[in-house]
Amino acid sequence: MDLEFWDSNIELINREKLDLLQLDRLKKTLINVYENVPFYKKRLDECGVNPYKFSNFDELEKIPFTTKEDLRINYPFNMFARPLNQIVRIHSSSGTTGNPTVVAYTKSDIDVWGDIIARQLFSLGLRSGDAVQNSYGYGLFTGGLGLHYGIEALGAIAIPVSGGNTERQIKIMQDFKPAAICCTPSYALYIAEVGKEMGIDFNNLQLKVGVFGAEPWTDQIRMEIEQRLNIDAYDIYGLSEVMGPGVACECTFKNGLHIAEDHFIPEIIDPSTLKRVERGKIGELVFTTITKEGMPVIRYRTKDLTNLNYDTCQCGRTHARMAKTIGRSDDMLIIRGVNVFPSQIEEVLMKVKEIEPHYLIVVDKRNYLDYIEVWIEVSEDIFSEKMNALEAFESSIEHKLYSAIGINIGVKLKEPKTIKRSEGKAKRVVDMRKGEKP
Ligand code: DLL
Repeated sequence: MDLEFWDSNIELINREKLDLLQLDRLKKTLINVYENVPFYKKRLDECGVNPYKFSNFDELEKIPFTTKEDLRINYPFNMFARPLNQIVRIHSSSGTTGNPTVVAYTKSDIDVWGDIIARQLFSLGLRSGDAVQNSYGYGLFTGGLGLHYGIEALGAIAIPVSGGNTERQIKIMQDFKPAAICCTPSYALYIAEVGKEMGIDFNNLQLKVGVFGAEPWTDQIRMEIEQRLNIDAYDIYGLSEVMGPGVACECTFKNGLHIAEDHFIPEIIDPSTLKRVERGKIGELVFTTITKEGMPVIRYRTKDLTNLNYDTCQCGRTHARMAKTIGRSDDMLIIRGVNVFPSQIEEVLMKVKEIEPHYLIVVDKRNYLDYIEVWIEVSEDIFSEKMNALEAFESSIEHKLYSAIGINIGVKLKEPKTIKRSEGKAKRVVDMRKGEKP
């Protein structure tokens, strides 16, 4: 396959040149925050890093991390590095506790963001003339508008449908013939389900590509989506504090997500020692933005767990690739002392043929002990089988979970359509120990 590039000078850049580019941009960013954000001026003074003399990456390690809590304390506008008359957009994440976090963009930040996403969509084979159905939510969430500007920067046709109204989504898919759809992977599965009920044969549509992210999803879910929608499904990653969608995205080789290293410097740290881990090891992803003007972040702790690969990809691109995340450190469940990630459970479940990709993990206490159970939907045929056949099926899945994860996880098979579908980020875990309800 002959590969084309949006900007080969940047996508194929060699490591030495990239290092120089990053260092130069990092220094400018440190000067920017030193001069314009009192929070960072204090931080840099305290750790003894002089931004005007900044000259090597090792010094970055001396700077303390920025956390979501720091952004909350500086709510709403105290982290901005530009006066309000240069800010053209803000987004905000809906915090479940305390203040939400607010992020700000200058005109140039919006243009850079569009260009990054355009290059990612281009790498997935999309071109001008292609229509892209954008089913991420529009609003304070970065997904909708983030992708929207990227689609337009590519010169493709944006269909700004936003999330929800699934039957209309399918009608648009039939009538406007988009080449791609952007939404969360859980919403893609829901669209596939509703489409099937409407009698749609996805093989007859023009849809070729899915750009899915905003929540963790396993390769098993990728396969389900690809089969059901008859497309190639790609992973796009990002977070509001660092920019929004597009911090990293897969290419057609589906072998890790290329981080836009000309704009973001990644580090992987051990969340307990807070030291950098050895190259290739799994840990918490930390980002420093190096081109953002409105609200740069220095060493922002994402809480997302992954590892980095610095080898050149088969596509020729040189930027570091992050593996699909295994989840957020704060999504990790501790069950009778054992750490379990929802993604580990998903991986086991999705290998069982007869079950549907709709499940809910329920955690509770029973007799003072942590208890974990997973509710899984099965097809109508399976559900109508005799009670003892169902019980045997449940225990066979329990056995699979035990051998893969090492703890007892109860399984409850549920009737079709009883588990809540998601139009945005799916909620896969209900922790009744924290008062949550299924
Ligand atoms: O979810 C930005 C986004 C929108 C990314 C659309 C991709 C597509 P936030 O709402 O700030 O921003 O949530 C960020 O979502 O720290 C991860 O935990 C999770 N996340 C985002 N993308 C992925 C992904 C957007 N591809 C948080 N895989 C991040 C796994 C993801 N987790």
